[in-house]
Amino acid sequence: MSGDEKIILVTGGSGLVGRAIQTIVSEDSRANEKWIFISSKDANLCDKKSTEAVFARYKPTHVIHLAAMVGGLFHNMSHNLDFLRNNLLMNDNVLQTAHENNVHKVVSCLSTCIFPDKTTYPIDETMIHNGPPHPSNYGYSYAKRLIDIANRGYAQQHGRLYTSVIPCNVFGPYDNFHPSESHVVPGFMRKLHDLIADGNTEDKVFTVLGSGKPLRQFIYSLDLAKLFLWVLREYDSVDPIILSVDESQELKISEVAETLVKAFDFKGKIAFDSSAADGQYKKTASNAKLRSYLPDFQFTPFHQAIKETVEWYQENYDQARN
Ligand code: NAP
Ligand code: GFB
Repeated sequence: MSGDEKIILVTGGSGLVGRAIQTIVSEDSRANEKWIFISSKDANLCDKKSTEAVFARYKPTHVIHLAAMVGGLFHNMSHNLDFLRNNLLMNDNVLQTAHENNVHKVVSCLSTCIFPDKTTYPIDETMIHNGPPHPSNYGYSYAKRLIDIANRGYAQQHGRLYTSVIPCNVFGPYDNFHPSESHVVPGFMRKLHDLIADGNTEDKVFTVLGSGKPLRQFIYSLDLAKLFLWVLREYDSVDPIILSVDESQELKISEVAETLVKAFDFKGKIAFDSSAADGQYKKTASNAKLRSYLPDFQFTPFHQAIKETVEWYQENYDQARN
């Protein structure tokens, strides 16, 4: 294999982000890059031996580490210990096995929801460890924060270039639409799809959990995938980088609900169940560091990305993760 040949192993390759990277790679393939996308069927990354076997099989030079126990607010609230343990196990197994196999570069994935709950805004990459995360998802948050800590250890002790990206909320085709595990956008899509399945009438009620007041930034999975390829190919720092839309694109949950109602042409009413949790009120992240590298990157407009995702979901409902 010549010096610039890359064998890129993508863990979590069957998920929302992994599938988006598959789509973008198929449109932007390079002769010196061999891409391998794995799922839990190829290896249970919570198990070190299984992790070692999949690395021995593919002998990657680069890894994009997406595999994780992932879920929305309510799934995190009810399973914080599982989110902590499963993600700690996967992350340690992947990073240590990558090191043992002399992997040149690993790009792992954090999230804007892991930042301190009590913080100033906008949040930036320097603030990850400045205080406890929101109590709703402490398990996931601490597991993810330790990726950053481990990356610094691998750099300091072994000179490794293991880094991480910090996406805001992601949505797109191949998301998880499960009613109790999903994030808000796929959760809304599942609800609206099921509501109109037996007739789109004005008496139907689309229930938004919580007050609808919290604020979120959303990135289309295909846009995130393009940024992942840039990070893998061009970004050579251990320090994490936020991959998010601009602060000006932040939306209220109620606005997201209205966008989905329009996308489904839902004829019924929207109701808010204020007895349900809101989670973090906001987690406004700055993408100034990303913009300093890619000032002209064009994010897909939210309504366009929603339209494409709704079309995909309606065409693929039977095969989707429901
Ligand atoms: P996802 O759709 O839930 O996919 C999770 C992936 O991880 C799947 O490919 C799954 O394989 C794999 N996986 C789970 N447990 C595994 C195990 N024990 N062994 C091996 N593979 C396992 O997740 P996603 O939304 O694409 O998230 C990808 C990354 O982005 C994650 O690191 C997540 O923390 C991060 N992120 C996501 C968001 C978001 O809004 N979705 C926001 C910020 C950051 P199977 O298909 O076989 O189950
Ligand atoms: O996307 P979501 O589940 O996760 O919830 P977070 C976002 C907001 O949507 C919350 C409201 O304010 C919810 O109250 N919401 C309204 C709903 N209706 C629904 C619904 O039907 N389903 C869901 N899920 N929410 C997550 C973290 O926080 O962010 C994870 O807990 C992960 O760890 C993810 O990192 C990116 O944005 O609140």
